[in-house]
Amino acid sequence: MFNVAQIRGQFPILKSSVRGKPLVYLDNAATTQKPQCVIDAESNYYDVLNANVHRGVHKLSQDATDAFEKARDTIQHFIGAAHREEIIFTRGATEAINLVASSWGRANLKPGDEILLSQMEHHANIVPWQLIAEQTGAKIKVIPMDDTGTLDLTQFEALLSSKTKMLGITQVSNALGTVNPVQYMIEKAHQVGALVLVDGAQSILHQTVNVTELDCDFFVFSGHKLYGPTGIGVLYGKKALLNAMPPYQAGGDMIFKVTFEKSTFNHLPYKFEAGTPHIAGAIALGTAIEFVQSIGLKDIAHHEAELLDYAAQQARSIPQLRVIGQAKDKVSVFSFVMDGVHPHDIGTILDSEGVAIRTGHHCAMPVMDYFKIPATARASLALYNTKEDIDALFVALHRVTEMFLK
Ligand code: 7TS
Repeated sequence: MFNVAQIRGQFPILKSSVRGKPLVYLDNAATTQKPQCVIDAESNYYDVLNANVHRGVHKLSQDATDAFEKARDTIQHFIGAAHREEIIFTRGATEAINLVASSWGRANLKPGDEILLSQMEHHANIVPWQLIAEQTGAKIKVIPMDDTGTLDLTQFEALLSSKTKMLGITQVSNALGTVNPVQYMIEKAHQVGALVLVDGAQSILHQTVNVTELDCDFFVFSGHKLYGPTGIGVLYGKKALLNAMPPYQAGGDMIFKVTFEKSTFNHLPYKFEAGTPHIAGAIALGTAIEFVQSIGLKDIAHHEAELLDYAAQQARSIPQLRVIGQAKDKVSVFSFVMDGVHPHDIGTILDSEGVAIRTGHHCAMPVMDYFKIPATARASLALYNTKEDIDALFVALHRVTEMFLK
């Protein structure tokens, strides 16, 4: 049974106060809070397990390696990857996308090739492709969206051609909450011979992901948005593709043999894991996944959908409030503007009431450009949020209307 009070009890920070008020944390798309088991897993590593991985013959190093590699197995099963060596540890979604853009892109893109992105991508799934496009002569094409924040699939199909080499698509938009039909898009992209990178930074905590069923070529996410630590994330890639790609960074662990004349590289996944990794972070990410699995993504999604509906209903009590992002298939993000009030003023007043939301362009400036707004205020939900949190949000928003609009 989904028991939100019991879940909240596992997150120490949710008991804290901010500016003399109980913390109402609604900035989960930026980062989620951590349950005690994740905090303990991270500190336990330093308490009893701290040693470098894959190097020592001594017991501590072997135990640290076992715990680190066990986390890789947990991730493999969580996202349904066929092989454990398809799971590469990175610093986060951003580094994972840069790895693919740089390694795959430099080896495969040439002038005239096209990289297809959507208008609602986070900058992390735009700028790395721009850099590689400049270096290779490839071109970026953009799938447009409509006023509800839904991608135009007719345009998408019209943009696909034999020139398309890569589709980079977010599964869930961080600025709008739109859930994109990635399964369908992957199928269409594959029909023209393009590869697909799915940005799962905002989907991984709200819905079940199975990369084998999706048949995506690459999938990326960050640990810190999945109740895990910062500084650790994952690149999933199909084995044959990863095997064919040149290394991204070079150094220890990623080599097989080094001479000054020539070096040969380690097998997967280590070929892409140069240097000492964030060992504690990887282990604690494994714990975060076990935590999510113990509650169940289906129940989590159901709970969050109820809260999003509740927020949408409450929003009707404020006529000046306009929701940005009204796609039919949408999760967890309540992005809005209020006529006559700058989003930063909304954020500041909410903060004085202990309500943490994010205001700004959310690293999705093309979305702001489309709606001709500088920024939105964004409340984003996670499994520990409650109707009382939404009530607190709207009490504070009514204060905003009193201060600015009366
Ligand atoms: N992709 C998407 C869709 C994101 O929402 C984010 C971060 C990233 C990639 C990058 O993740 P990172 O962990 O590597 O930084 N999104 C947000 C956000 O919405 N507010 O702060 C960060």
